Amino acid sequence: MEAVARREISTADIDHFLKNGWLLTETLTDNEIEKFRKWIDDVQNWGDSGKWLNHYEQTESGAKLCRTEYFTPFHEGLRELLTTGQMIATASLLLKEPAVLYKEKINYKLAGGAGWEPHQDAPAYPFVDSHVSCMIAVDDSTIENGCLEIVSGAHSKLLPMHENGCIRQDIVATMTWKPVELRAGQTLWFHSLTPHRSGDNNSRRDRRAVYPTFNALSEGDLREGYYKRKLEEFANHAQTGDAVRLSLIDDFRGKKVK
Ligand SMILES: O=C(O)CCC(=O)C(=O)O
Repeated sequence: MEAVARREISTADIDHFLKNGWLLTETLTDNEIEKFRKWIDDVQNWGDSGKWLNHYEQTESGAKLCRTEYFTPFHEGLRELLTTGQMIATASLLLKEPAVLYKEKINYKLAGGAGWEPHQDAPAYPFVDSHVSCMIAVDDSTIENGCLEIVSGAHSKLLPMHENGCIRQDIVATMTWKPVELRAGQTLWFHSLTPHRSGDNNSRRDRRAVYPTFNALSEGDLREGYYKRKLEEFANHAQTGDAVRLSLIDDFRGKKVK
């Protein structure tokens, strides 16, 4: 699949991102979305026998896969989509310098799956200064199934946090949260300091999304190092039996299974 955007992003788009801390782009055409969905189905059905990282959450209907990370080494199509072409070009324009993939995850948010506490991403990525993330919608993302909610124009500084790394409730209450519904194939880019959160999936359908994070190449190609540390952490936790957190900050509202 060619990862074509329907149009190049413009200076006005970049200005919008710099001012508001987010930008909506059209990443995949209708034909491409079908193929993209099949790729995500592939990864979702891989099981646990490989080197990718699967995370599960407890729901009312049992344990469900909530996230896969570190899948690009094992899936050519997704690797190409996230490491070449339009995605890298857009990340580079938004970071104002050449970008490289730092990490990648699929959040499945299957029917009944949990949402995410209000947070900024920057504290979760202490090893890079300059990074940008986006959400590529695999399924339509709606208020009912837990789309992202963001705060516009609030990306100039790190906000006061609770001990778990999420934004303090008194600050959250003063902010204007805007739900961003996406059609499958659309992408929401957001600054690493843009406050965001999401609700539970209260629908009967899954709401899957791919979240790549890119860093400025001038800081180095750090992805393998990042996952080396994470894989070690996983192996240690497997031995001790302790739960592994999905992120350095404790922003996931669901009950982790392993
Ligand atoms: O997928 C979602 O609903 C939100 C995910 C999120 O904010 C995160 O993974 O940091």
